[in-house]
Amino acid sequence: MQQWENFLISVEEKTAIVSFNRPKALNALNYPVLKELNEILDVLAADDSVYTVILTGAGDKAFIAGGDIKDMSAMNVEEGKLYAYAGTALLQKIEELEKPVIAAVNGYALGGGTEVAMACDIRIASERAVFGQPEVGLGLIPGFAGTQRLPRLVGRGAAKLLIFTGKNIKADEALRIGLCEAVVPHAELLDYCKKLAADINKNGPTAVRLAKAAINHGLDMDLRSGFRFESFVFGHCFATEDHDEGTRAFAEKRKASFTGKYKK
Ligand code: DAK
Repeated sequence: MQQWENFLISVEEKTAIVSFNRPKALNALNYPVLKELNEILDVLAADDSVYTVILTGAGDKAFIAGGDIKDMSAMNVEEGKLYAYAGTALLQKIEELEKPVIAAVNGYALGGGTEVAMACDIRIASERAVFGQPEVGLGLIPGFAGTQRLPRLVGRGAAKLLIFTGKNIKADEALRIGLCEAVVPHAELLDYCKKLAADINKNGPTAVRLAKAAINHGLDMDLRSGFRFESFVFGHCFATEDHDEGTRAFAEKRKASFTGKYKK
């Protein structure tokens, strides 16, 4: 895979490991980072050999220490709005990537860092992870959809507590309120996430992709529409070779070998 100024990328088995790599600013998000990540998501979306993505931070201190405060300090109203549009659209692109995205939160995930983690499908935190939405302390509000995703993830009371106080929370508290799915020893974080990705990758890739779409879009619908939407998506699975292979492998008592392809 090509070289990037602000990211390190490797692909192991069917998992792409994408590390934010701007250590001098604790991986803070500036325009060049947002632009590169946008391009990287296009590359990953088009690469059929990549089934799952892990997003993490290079170095052992930070996942992402937020939006770049130095950049933000010089913005006017119009620039602030454009920056928010760009960031929000990018995080939506992560959320809608047709592959599972795991956030391996290896340290500070503040402001935009918590917001990136929330756009991922699953969040695994190192014991050293710190989450928070400290924007009000900078005279701002969360600008990359934190006011929208956080209450949907942890409930409105816990979201308001975090956003109004701007206080950071440690990994165990994030786990308690549902802001992450597991906390693991720091040294084991990446291996844990790779194993999790491998557990996902051994399943039918199109089924996983469709399940992600059913969950994400279903959550934006009323329940009855969600039921109906799931039924349509379920029916769609019967168009895949993986459905034939999965059911045949079960009958033949062997491991399925999936391709992700649709029937001709
Ligand atoms: N931006 C830019 N540089 C940062 C940074 C950030 N968010 N966080 C850290 N750095 C830089 C520091 O300035 C320092 O650089 P030098 O001074 O060495 O040049 C270097 O990274 C190392 O940081 P520290 O020396 O501070 O390291 P410590 O271990 O002492 O502290 C810390 C780590 C994470 C607790 C601390 O760095 C910190 O509090 N950082 C700021 C956290 C924060 O408040 N993040 C911003 C949240 S607000 C918007 C859309 C979205 C957003 C905003 C606007 N628009 C629509 C306009 C998002 C906003 C946010 O994310």
